[in-house]
Amino acid sequence: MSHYKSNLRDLEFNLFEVFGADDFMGKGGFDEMDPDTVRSFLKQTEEIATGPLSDTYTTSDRNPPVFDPKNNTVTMPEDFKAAFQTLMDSEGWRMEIPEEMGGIPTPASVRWAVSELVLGSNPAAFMYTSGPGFAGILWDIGNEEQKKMAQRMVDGGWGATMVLTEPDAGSDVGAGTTKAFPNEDGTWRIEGVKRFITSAEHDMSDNIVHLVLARPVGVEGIGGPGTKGLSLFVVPKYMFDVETGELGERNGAYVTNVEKKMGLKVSTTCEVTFGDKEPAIGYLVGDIHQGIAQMFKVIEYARMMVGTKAIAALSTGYLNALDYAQNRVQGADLTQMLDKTAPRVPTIAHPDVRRSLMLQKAYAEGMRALVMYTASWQDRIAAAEMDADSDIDVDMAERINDLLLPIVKGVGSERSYELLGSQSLQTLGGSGYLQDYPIEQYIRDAKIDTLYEGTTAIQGLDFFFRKMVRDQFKAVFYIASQITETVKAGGEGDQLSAEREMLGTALQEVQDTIGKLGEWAMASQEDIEQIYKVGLNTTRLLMMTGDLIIGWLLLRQAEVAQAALDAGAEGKDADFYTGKVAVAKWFAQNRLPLMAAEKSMMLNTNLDIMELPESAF
Ligand code: ST9
Repeated sequence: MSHYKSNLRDLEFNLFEVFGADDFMGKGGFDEMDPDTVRSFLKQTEEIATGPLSDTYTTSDRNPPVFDPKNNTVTMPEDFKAAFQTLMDSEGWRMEIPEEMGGIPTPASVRWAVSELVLGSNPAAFMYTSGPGFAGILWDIGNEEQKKMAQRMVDGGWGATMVLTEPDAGSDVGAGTTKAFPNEDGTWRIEGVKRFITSAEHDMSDNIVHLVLARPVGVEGIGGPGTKGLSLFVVPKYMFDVETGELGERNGAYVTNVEKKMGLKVSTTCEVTFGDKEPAIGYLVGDIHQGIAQMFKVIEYARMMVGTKAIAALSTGYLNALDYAQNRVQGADLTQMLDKTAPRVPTIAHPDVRRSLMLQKAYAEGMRALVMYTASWQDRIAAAEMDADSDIDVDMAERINDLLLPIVKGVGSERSYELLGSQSLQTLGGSGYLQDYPIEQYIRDAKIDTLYEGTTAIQGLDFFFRKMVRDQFKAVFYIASQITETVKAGGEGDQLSAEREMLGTALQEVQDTIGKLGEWAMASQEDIEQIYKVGLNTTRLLMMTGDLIIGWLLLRQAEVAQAALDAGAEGKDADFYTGKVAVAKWFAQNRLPLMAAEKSMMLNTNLDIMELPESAF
């Protein structure tokens, strides 16, 4: 039986009933992706996800890849290789690449819906498909020669990596010391050691292409300190003929270690040494020294991916917990607690189990809505790019997408990990702790999501300083105005009026918090240490805004669901819509009021813990 429990009904609800993704389907540049094709593609991916991808999820955790340090090679588990090949053969990756490369233009919301199914079932398999995805980015930012390289990557089904991190340069990418020396023929020689590189070695493709940040040396005017001094290079494992794809000599990029990890064990996390055994030849991407900006095109994609992965894990964790609670008979109903002969009931009858399930449902479905809502802005950006006459405000769409990304990544990963551990596993009681059930692995595999692609602290800083202050609060004001519309909607007989009011109060708490952080940031121009008060609260603000948007989107879903119920929905649909209304109300009643306490803690901020001697910790 599949460990993976998908929620296609909810994905389709978001796509077709709430966010109107079908407005973009089968039209403009998305001609091939009409609603029927989208539905059948989702169904087909669900079959692979609950079939071969799910089958190898546990086995490859127990029998992870084997690293041979002598030959710098990795042998992958056979069943994982077969499942990965099935995924590649399904050609879902064609949705990720430009049409000129053989891609199928697809609205982002559809791509992320499809991705959720793969990421929930077998996240590492998704990550090994990075070859075509990264080739698409190289096509966009590369020169003519590199566009050909990108095409060879796709045609050959090669793997690819993003190579930023070094032993002493994690969050602080600008501390990287890997160097790039210019060769006379226009290529570069890369020297240094990179760490924590996902998918840098495996035996599932003939070649692996690394996108490497390195600091040019000995060239006038480039390669200075910090991130701005980094350039981006394409460094293949094997050199190749760009016209034919024929492989040539081994390039000097070798995996010199594969980490032993808490989870996600089938995803190789590698140390890569450049230029030790033999020169590591690299090509400057796009012939320009704008490495960090170019790499952020990859990072933005990967942050959305990590958030979606985390949320997919919570969703299957919740649905496994729900299944267990519906079937596990234990204890009598609380109303009969004094009668020792009372019939035993499934645990879902118990109030505390219901509370826990509702909490899991709220975040699993609320954060899926967050991913789909974010993707709906990416749809608009793509649609406008394909239609010069479009009246879409691309500038605002980009700002909003940028604002939402750290929430998808930061809030998605934090809430998912927290709830998988404290609620989903707990629903199974002691059995949840066993490897007989998938949840202990979900927890181990999900922990990385709060860490890679920028820790939660980095997301919080990015959210306030870059996505609000630097944006002059344009995107956040826009979202606030949209939330206000939901608060004010309703009218006579509205069944959600109390929850709208709670949403309005929560919005005010978040706005007050943003205002206070803004005041401290301004005050720091006179008294620099005031900036610490901002830093003590950026993660709090990120989490508060996440809850606000989740509460808002759940309420928007409830409006749609209530209308469907009023229109006479029946059977399974009626159950689905009833659940939607219930979860939105529950979240507003049980989670949004926490915002007042968060605001109060923010207002209590002082510099005491910054002044505390390190020895007193
Ligand atoms: C990693 C790998 O963790 C994880 C696994 C990846 C697996 C990927 C697999 C993908 C699979 C794909 C599959 C596809 C196919 C699917 C088929 C399915 C069927 N936004 O603030 P400043 C830029 S890798 C945009 O001064 P500092 C910007 O250019 C490791 N750009 O930064 C800016 O210049 P300007 C991940 C941004 O103080 C410049 O940077 N590591 C953003 O110098 C400088 O900005 C990390 O994520 C942004 N948000 O450096 C590092 N921010 O201002 C985390 C900055 O002029 N650390 N830029 O515009 C950070 O993010 C730091 O904040 C820092 C600070 C390094 C940026």
